[in-house]
Amino acid sequence: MKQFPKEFLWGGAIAANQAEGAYLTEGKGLNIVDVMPNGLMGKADKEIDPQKYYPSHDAIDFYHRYEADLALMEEMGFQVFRTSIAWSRIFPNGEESEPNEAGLLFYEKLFTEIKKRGMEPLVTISHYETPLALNKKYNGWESRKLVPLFEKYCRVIFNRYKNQVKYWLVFNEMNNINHSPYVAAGTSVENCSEKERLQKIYQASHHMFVANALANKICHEIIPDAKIGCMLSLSAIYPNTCKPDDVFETLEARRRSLFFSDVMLRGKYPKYLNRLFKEQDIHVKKEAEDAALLKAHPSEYIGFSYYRSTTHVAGSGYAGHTGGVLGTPNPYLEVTPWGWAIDAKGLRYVCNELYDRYEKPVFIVENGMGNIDKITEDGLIHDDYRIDYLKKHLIEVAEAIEDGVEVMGYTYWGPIDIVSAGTGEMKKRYGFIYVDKDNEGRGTLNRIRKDSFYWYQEVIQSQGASLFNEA
Ligand code: BGP
Repeated sequence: MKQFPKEFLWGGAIAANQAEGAYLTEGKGLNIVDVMPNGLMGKADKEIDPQKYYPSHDAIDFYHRYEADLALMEEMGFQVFRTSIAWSRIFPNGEESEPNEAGLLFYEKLFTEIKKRGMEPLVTISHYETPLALNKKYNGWESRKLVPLFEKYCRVIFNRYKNQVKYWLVFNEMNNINHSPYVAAGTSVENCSEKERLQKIYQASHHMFVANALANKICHEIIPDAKIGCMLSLSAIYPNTCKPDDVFETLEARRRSLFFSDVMLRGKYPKYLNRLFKEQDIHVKKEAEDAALLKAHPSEYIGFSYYRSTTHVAGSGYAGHTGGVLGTPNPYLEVTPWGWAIDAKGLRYVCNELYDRYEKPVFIVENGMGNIDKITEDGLIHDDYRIDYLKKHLIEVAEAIEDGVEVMGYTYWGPIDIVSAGTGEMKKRYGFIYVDKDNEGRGTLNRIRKDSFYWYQEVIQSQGASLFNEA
């Protein structure tokens, strides 16, 4: 392949809570990550502790700087820009009868600016941003009460942005509920037994499935030409050896993630889950009409994040993290300073895996390299490692397209340095654009183009052809 298909969308992705800052500006309420000083791998405080530094509170001040930042995205030639709406800007406590006009207006202006600069907004409706009040009052999605509240929020944003936003994603990385239910679903599981934890996770998941189906339904009613998808964290997982136990357990481990897309894309619960529910004695409460709703309103595409791969050894556990699970290291792969294995072919593998399973379009809505960037004496950032990572991954995307996979596009995570979701660090930088800010919140917030900025610009300009020229 010499070029990517004409309709392939190139761009980048961020999330409101990791970029906007302005955490209480113009009526915004707290969301669940606003009380997490060390990211989702750390602990959530019950209240804001005035002695602590919370990176999401100011982040990179995208709230006030989005025009200049989007000008840089335009300069790279982005055709799509993914971000999220912070639910608590629209409904600060999740339960108000009327939405917060200032919050609605902010996103209206943001989407206007995105479109003015030649990009399509790709909007995540809930990216780890459940209003904190809904965690405190209902324990988040464990309660069915959240379904109508989310439905109301969806109606408001679909109506308001129907002429601006065509591409939507409902819940970011819903499968991360397996290891981070607080962040993915606003559901706290402290001091729970394993059985109780699983019970809460699957109950919350069910409510989110119902909400996802409703969001799909309402979206199509209000915006007939919209495309609305689900979103999962799907870094790859391989058996560590050809030992049949390793292979079968890897299949089971993958199902713990694919269960979510199985329900949302196929519109029904898969049979393999019955065994897990029986063995763990899990009883999910469902309403009589739920099955028909799920069936009638499946997601039409699957957005996913891919950062790395890991391996599984039968009988061993693995840690959950942003970007997927971490199991046994793969001796064939190098790792980033955060221990994330670099595996470009894994991206082709996952594209094929998903397309084989669902035969629905896939959208790579997160992929990128978090690394330590240094400003050299010339005042610039020569991030060859990022270019190398990206080049290898994009070549594998081209291979996946050749394999027959319908890939809607690619939004690099995150085109500008932002707060790390996993650890709350600024030091873990993904951007093509450097932001002068450190882990303690010091810095001028100045933006500097890295070498990768110009490199990605050329890739987009040539519709991917430059990848092959260099090869
Ligand atoms: C995904 C999240 C993003 C994100 C990314 C990178 O799981 O959807 O919000 O930040 O991972 O993770 P991190 O920031 O921890 O490096």
